[in-house]
Amino acid sequence: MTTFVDRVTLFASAGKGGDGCVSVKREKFKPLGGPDGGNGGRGGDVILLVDPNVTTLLDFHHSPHRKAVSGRAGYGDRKDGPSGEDIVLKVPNGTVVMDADGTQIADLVGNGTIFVAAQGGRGGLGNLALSSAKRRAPGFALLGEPGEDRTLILELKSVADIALVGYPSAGKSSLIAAISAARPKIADYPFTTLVPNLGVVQAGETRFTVADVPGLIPGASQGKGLGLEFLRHVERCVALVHVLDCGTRETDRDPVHDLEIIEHELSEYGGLDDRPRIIALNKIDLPDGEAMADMVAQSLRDRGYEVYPVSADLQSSLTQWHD
Ligand SMILES: Nc1nc2c(ncn2[C@@H]2O[C@H](COP(=O)(O)OP(=O)(O)O)[C@@H](O)[C@H]2O)c(=O)[nH]1
Ligand SMILES: [Mg+2]
Repeated sequence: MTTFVDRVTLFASAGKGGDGCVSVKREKFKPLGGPDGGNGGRGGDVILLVDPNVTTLLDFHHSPHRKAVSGRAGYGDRKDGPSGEDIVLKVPNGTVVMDADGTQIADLVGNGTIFVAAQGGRGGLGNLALSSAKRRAPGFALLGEPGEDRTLILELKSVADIALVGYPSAGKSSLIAAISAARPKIADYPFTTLVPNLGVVQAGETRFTVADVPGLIPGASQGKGLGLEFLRHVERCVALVHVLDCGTRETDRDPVHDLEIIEHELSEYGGLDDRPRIIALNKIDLPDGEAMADMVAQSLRDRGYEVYPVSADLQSSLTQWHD
């Protein structure tokens, strides 16, 4: 079974605060020394941090329970207990945080963005801090507060300027590999890609990011295949590139029909009408591919699309180059 990993549940337990200490100063010949019990240490927080090197939420899928360290109890001789250490969990850029009901509480965009998923408990006051003019030597201290325990849903909505959409095996991952330094998995079976690949493209002075949106098939908007899970990655992009397979051997498919199917899924998902579309007619290194691209390019341009015939497969196009 395929496991979809860019939506995970995180059980975050912050550290408990340490208890305050009850202690009385002991000095020779002074049986009634003052109180000197220190405070308990603060419990550690569970913190989410956007890290550019993290691209999936896979780690949380494997270990969803994360716990920070508790604060230590205070000591005598006016010493406070040490605080518990925070744990910092690295998450991908574009991680959306929701509570257990699915209500969004944070949207973590931008490297270095921080979110406290669960706050550590405060340490309890020791009897030194509790002493006052009226109560010079309290015989008690306060307990540390419990740390927050939260169940959160994390969902990744990729942050990319351009989203590549298209049928499985149309060549989206290949195109990312061809135009950026990203090295995604490429294979001639569908659903190779289960999380979007992100690539950074440098074109002259312009730098932009591209995401490969996998899993779009007819009926995706009704939940077929991996359904709409993937379409949320398109939400943040400024433009869409349709990667259309001009070399498919499947008889019930052609680039124009594929385009209509994908557009239908996009419109069912909604909210994407305002994004400009560009078309890449892919696999023109194949003889049939080139013929097909020639055949459909003009009619797509007539519909108002910007159309580019391409070959995303470096190996194939290089071979052709040398022929
Ligand atoms: N001949 C040829 N094959 C391609 C081209 N682009 C992709 N492919 C092949 O098509 C298959 C699917 O490619 P992939 O990039 O994984 O498609 P994705 O599912 O859209 O990401 C792989 O076997 C690729 O090598 C191309 O321009 N020309
Ligand atoms: Mg792919």
